[in-house]
Amino acid sequence: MSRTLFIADLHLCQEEPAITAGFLHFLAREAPHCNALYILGDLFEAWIGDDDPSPLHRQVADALRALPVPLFFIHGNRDFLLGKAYARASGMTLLTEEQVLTLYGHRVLILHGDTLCTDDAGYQRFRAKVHQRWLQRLFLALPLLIRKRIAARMRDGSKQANQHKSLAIMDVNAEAVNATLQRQQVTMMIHGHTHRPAIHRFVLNGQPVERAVLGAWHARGSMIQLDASGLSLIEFDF
Ligand code: LP5
Ligand code: MN
Repeated sequence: MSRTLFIADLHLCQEEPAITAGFLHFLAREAPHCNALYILGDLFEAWIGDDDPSPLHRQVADALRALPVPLFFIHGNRDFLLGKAYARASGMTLLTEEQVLTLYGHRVLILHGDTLCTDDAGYQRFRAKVHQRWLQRLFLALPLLIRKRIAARMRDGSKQANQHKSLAIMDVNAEAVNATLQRQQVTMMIHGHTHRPAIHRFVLNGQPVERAVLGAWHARGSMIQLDASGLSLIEFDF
């Protein structure tokens, strides 16, 4: 079937077995019937290193590796430390944070979406810090238990910070979207992160543009399908 599928923001974790089951079902029943599957970040709730012996990680890696289609991954703000070892174990090709694809006659930019949230100055400062390679190497050299505690503190800090932020600040900034589209010379974009699923259609520099946003996985799954007819945002039961 000539279509490419995109998912993001599953936030897989031990505490949400139903979402993991839904994902395994998606991998077995839906994902094999496409030309490629792109995972646009936040596949996991938090990632503290490829050496984490979590049974969930092994289970997901085995299911991904069994997928008979090309599989690609862009890091999210929760799993930006997912490394080459896990990618190899899962059969995923790691992509850079912005990737332009040409599919079925469409040039489309894919990214996680957190970099578009430029009104959230606190987050952009945090992101710049934790994306420093020396700090990541230092963190990954710590004992796993210490890393777990730091990640838990970061999650708590984030939840607290989010309580004092307006919803608008935590959405994409329109100028950042337009600048990114122009810089990449595309009229189609797919991203996640904001958990506000929609396909936004507007005009930029006289050209029709589409910005497709993936939904997070909670009680149902969310995917975007791209084929010759264009973009479709699809929600589905597990
Ligand atoms: O993630 P979410 O949905 O809650 O909110 C995000 C932004 N928050 C984050 C932080 C992540 O949740 C942290 C996950 C860490 C897991 C991996 C650990 C790797 C460690 C690597 C070390 C090199 O991404 C949130 C945005 C929101 O999206 C919407 O876009 O607003 O941004 C923030 O909340 C940032 C805050 O403004 C400041 C960050 C608080 C963190 C405090 C850290 C203190 C603990 C340090 C211990 C040494
Ligand atoms: Mn995210």
